[in-house]
Amino acid sequence: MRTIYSADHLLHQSPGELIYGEFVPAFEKPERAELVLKRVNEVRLGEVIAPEAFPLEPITRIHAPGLVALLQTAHQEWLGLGRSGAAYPYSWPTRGTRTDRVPQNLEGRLGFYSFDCGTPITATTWQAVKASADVALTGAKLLNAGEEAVFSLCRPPGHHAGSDHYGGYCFLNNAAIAAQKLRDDGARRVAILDIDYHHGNGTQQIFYGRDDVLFVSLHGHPDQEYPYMLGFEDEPGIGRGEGFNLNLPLPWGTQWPAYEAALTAGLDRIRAYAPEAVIVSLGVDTFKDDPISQFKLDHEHFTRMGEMIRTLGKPTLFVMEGGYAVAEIGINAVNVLTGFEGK
Ligand code: Q9C
Ligand code: ZN
Repeated sequence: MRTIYSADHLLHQSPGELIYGEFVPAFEKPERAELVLKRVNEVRLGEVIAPEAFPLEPITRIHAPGLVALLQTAHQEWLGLGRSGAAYPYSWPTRGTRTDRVPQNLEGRLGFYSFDCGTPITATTWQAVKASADVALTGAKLLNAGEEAVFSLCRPPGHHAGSDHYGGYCFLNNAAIAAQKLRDDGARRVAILDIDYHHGNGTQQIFYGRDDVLFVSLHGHPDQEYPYMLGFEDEPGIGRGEGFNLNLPLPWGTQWPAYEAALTAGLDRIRAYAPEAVIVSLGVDTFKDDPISQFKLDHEHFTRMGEMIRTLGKPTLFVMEGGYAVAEIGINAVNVLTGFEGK
């Protein structure tokens, strides 16, 4: 299968994040995509090509113009206010605060459009974010042109980004943007299977009221795991979207047998939906040695996942999400792809 990759991802480099009261080096770092690319080449997965540059329109099909504008201009404004370093939010809306007005103050706007403090904006973040969306869109275009499977090596990741909020290392929701593109290009039903360790809260929010995009997610149970406030079993979708959202949360310590059973259930739901295309939000932070995650999967289980996804028999776009055991991220991510190809 072909891989879409842009070196522009290197333009986003988080200076660090606050975790358990300490400011630590960022887990989501450029080496991640470089090592996945290295592994793609090592196993000769297929041709590696650069993305096409798309207009903003397919992005604003999913995201609020105010969020897209903020991502583009926040750091310039930050510097203009005499600040240095990356732009971080500080304060967020809560129940009872005004969500009907976008704050004028930059720090207020950063908080208004985000939900955590782990997702800083640097001078060149937008270029990386735009390239990542283009990587996903190019994948969608190739799928539409008849390719059976494509790997969009996106970085920064996307599944935590909602229509009007960024966070969780994600700025724009690459998988959602690709799904909408497939719909706009004629696919009647698209399924998104999210196998990142964390719940894809952004993707769920974007499609929660829709029946034309099915969302199925396997993830750490929100009672125990980030993002804590979405991803429970009792979130079926709403309105026309009711019955088209399936969360399969699993406890800390989950090993392959329980994971395999949940994946089988998720794939059964997708099969019943009969989508015309499948998008896989491919996070490999379910790996046993992931530094911020608590599942216990090993290298060969990623191969099994690819084999299982293959049984859907649908055009499939793999979109890179998380995975922070950097030394092994290439093996784990590419195992899913070679498993899918039966190699
Ligand atoms: N104490 C992705 O995998 N930090 N994002 C959690 C929990 C945020 C992960 C800290 C994790 C975001 C794409
Ligand atoms: Zn994750």
